[in-house]
Amino acid sequence: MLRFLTAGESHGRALVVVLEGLPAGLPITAASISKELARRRLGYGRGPRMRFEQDELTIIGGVRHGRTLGSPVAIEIANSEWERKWTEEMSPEPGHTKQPLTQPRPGHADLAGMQKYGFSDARDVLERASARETAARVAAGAVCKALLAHLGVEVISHVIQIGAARVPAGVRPKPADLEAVDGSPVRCFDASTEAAMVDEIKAAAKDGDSLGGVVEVLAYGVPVGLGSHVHWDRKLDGLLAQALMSIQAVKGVEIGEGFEVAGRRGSDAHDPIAWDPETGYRRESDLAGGIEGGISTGELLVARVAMKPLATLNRPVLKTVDTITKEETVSFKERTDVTAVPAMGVVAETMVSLVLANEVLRKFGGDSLGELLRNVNGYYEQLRIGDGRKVTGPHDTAGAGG
Ligand code: EPS
Repeated sequence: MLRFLTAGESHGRALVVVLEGLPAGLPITAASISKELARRRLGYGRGPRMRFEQDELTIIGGVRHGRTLGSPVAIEIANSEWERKWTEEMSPEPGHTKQPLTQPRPGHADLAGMQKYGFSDARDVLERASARETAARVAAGAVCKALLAHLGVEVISHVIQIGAARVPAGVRPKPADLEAVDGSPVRCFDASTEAAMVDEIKAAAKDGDSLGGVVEVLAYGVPVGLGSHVHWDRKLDGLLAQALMSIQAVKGVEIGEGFEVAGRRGSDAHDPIAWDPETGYRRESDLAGGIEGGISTGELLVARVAMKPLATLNRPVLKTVDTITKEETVSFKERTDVTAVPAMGVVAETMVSLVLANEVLRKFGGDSLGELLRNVNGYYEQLRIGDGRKVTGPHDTAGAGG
């Protein structure tokens, strides 16, 4: 199975990601990964760090002469400030901090992490809970996207809400629109909402406050049959929800029109099935977000991801308790972003790509890219047989029981 493990702290020397389970022969370059990392740094409302963070990356293993070897792919991403500011505070050598952080931020991992691990300095928690870690995920996601591209699968995202500003229903970019989305300061595909989002961010910044929002992830070209109705832990929607929910500050995931459909009658809540002699089965609407019974239907896959406002504020107003004196105080002030919703969209693309790439490999297998694609083509051939139009004979027995 395809999986990745990240290591590294926000202000440590570097982040590292190891991606394991890829077939051999997948073309990969550092430049293509860098491009994705640059997309993650986009977005009006990011803090000063995004202006100098370079995300300088080195492929350490698993790739030779521009293609994967089938061995784990390891990528290192340097942290720009390490040498200049953090070598002592974040040193792996034995020592102490000069200034422990003891006013945990409500809404952050600080306090629960200190209690769980027995730490007296919130930095021991926040350095890893930080969304800086998502840079490593996106590097792995770039590789997953490269794999999916060979099957014609494209995963994109756009911001549909920041604060109270929300795009009207039906605004939905296609893969060819991704450049336009990335060209928007808030990665929004609707010009008038974009302006309202920027105004929201400006107002929150003036007040030293933060904002959350919602991102929509769209996966085009997903083949029918990824995931499974058979086991709870192989359902595609369940896997996507877990993967998306694991993104820092994410508090909600919706597949298709999940929450809206809950209020409808059954007669009005499902996508009618139709048959097209040229292209096969299709759904006439996309309320289900491209997943039925935990299986991809071959329709557009839609997942929405809600991010809470960041727990770090430029104005310390959130009530907390000092963990040494136990006296009431306000949470510590840190350099921070006003919102990271536009960047979260790129991270959400990564998590969806990881799940889809893993399910592709589970279904089709293959030690090399060529073997994988051969298996995919065999499946597409079988789907054509399964509709009963072209072939009769022993192949039909699999589908005969209905
Ligand atoms: C983050 C706080 C900010 C963000 C950081 C995530 O960093 P700093 O405290 O160093 O200013 O800029 O995000 C990144 C560095 C990144 O690459 O996304 C946090 O507390 O989560």
